[in-house]
Amino acid sequence: MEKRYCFEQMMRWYGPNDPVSLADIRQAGATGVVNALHQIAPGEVWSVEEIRRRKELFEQAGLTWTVVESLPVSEQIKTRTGDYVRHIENYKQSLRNLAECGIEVVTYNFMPVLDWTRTSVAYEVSDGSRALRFERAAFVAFDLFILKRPGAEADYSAEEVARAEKRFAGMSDEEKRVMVESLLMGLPGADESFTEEAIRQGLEMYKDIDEKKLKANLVAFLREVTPVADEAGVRLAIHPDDPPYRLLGLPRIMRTEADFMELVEAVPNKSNGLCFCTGSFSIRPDNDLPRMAERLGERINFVHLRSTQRDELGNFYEANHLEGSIDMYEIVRSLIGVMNRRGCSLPMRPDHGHQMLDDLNKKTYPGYSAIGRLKGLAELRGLELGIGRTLMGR
Ligand code: DNO
Repeated sequence: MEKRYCFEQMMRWYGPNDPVSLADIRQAGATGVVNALHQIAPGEVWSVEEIRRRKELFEQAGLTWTVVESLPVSEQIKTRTGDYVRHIENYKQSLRNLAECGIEVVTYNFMPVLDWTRTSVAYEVSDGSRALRFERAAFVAFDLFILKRPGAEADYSAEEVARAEKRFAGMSDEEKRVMVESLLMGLPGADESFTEEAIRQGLEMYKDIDEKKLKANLVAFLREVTPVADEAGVRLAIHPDDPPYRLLGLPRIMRTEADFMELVEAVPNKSNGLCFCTGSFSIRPDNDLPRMAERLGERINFVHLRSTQRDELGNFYEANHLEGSIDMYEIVRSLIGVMNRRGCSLPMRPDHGHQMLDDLNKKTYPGYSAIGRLKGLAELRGLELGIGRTLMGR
């Protein structure tokens, strides 16, 4: 029987403080864990000893660890200021150390200041479960009336400003507090969340960095680290911007197929790859995900499967994995084609999930409760099996 390649099913784990246990992950049906050493500050080296210690933990739980998410790129590297030369050297060393411990894929992003951005991490969807949501008017209100960013008005249309004014006027203090808390939420796994002051400092750091400059900094970074990754045998996977457009006047440069192709042209090294995050890319109606999967297939090193439901005002919430604005069937079909063409499996994780059932009473990392992801993985696994067998004619 001809070999059929399918996803390696993984789940993200945030480390020893994660309320979801490794036993839970195993029971959800994942064979591997996606992890990072969140205790090490961006820019510092991940030592072989610390990587090994973590890996042993997974092995004892019957799980593999081949994908890192994320090896963070420091703001100094992104802006090429301060200690960036040392940070790049450290990044190279971490890549070598990870390869030595059997890690195959390293995810990172190049988003300035903020990673994923939402106005609510507990939006109630119609069935009573909770999802992450981005509400455009609330975000514009935050920018204009809470952060009071100089020059912010220029980024919005008159209608958007009017909608934001109205939204802000109708918000209770509690609603404002919860929105700001969601927006300022630090990277999951980090100990501190961002403060408004930290955002202002971040904006200051990027005041002379436009899209072109940030792209040049990313290319400069990759020209240094990809030869090391090529030699060590690790594949890099850049995560798209989430949401994939300019925010708070900050440039965002990994939004579309064209952005990624430009990067590959500038740095053709074989380790220069993509984390195909369908949730992030899905926010733009101009991203045709099944076609992107096909065309970028050779460079996809890691897959995040998730959907969003968007509307014409620029709002979106994270929909159930097989619902929302995208066609998950076609996407999975394309990705199965990619894997079989390349003759390899791709690591995949169900990205995010609704907070539901028993998890509604627990404190969880936004998007990373156990049951919603278990449901996502189960649905995706069934979809993949069905498509795969149909394609094989049995
Ligand atoms: C959110 C994630 C992102 C992602 C980073 C990758 O849930 O998809 O935080 O891990 O952007 O560097």
